[in-house]
Amino acid sequence: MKLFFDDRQTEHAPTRELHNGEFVPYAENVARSRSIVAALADWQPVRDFGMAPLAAVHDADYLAFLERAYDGWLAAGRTGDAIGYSFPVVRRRPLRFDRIDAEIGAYSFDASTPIAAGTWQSAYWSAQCALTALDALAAGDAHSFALCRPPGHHAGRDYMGGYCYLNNAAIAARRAQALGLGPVAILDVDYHHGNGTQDIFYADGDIFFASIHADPVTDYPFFWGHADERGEGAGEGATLNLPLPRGTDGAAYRPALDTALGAIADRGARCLIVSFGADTFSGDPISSFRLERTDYGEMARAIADLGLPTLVVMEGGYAVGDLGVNVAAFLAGFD
Ligand code: OKP
Ligand code: ZN
Repeated sequence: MKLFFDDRQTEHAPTRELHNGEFVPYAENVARSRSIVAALADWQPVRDFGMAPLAAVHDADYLAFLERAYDGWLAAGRTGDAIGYSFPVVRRRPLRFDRIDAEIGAYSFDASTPIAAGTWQSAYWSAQCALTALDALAAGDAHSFALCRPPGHHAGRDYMGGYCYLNNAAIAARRAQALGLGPVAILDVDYHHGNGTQDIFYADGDIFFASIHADPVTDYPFFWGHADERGEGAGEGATLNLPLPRGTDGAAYRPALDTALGAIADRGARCLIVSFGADTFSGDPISSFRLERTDYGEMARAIADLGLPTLVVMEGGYAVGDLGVNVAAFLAGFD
């Protein structure tokens, strides 16, 4: 399986995040990608597909905001990471704002997603990483891996959140569709619900989205990922949410995985994108499932048994010391 990563993805380095009422060191740190890079050999270069595939998913005004947000923050006389503190949850409408603080709030749903000096650069190359790995499938590879960092599955068409700025899996899915590789299915096995991906394809019956995650009754992102969210309009039935309780181990996880894989097969998918988070690991510092390294190999074998061209896109995973070997164990299950 070819592996893709670009060093520019490490320029994004926010210093801290707001967690349970305190500022703590940023969990989605550069060491995560270094751990994965060190655990695997033979990384391939990332190519530049430009802005068009990003604009096929994200709104033009949101992309323009992301690109200039940090400069706007500095121009406002600020130092450190740009972070919002006011969010228009009641109603959003197209207002003109004179303050960077208003814009950051309007384009995000939480305070977990600061914008630092290298954020745009890294988010851009993270998306290009997914596109390059998708291209390997288009060229005939059975499986490929994009070490996306920052991750993407919480980002929507015009908002960031949960350490995510650009939705790498969604961008790759639209590209796969455009290349005629569809129907595309997205399987999200990160610990957290992929609310951004769900939102982007919620009314779209052509891209099936299945997610296995911690029950949002107890876990972030709280407001999405409940079992009764099944899509709407033409997308009715094309979203499948399988929330699981805290403490879920490999054995308890497996039936949900089999349900998701069965649904993907039933939908007639011809291409699969896996949003993979290793934060389901027993040792993850911000999550509460109990999967072990051997579970990742089995998970991958079950996914590979679908027999679909499969792009694995990296999402979360914060036990940095184990992260690289856990990802390697997952990817080895595809061979
Ligand atoms: C991103 B991914 C703790 C509060 C929650 C956001 C968690 C984002 C997870 N600081 N922070 O799905 O792994
Ligand atoms: Zn996660």
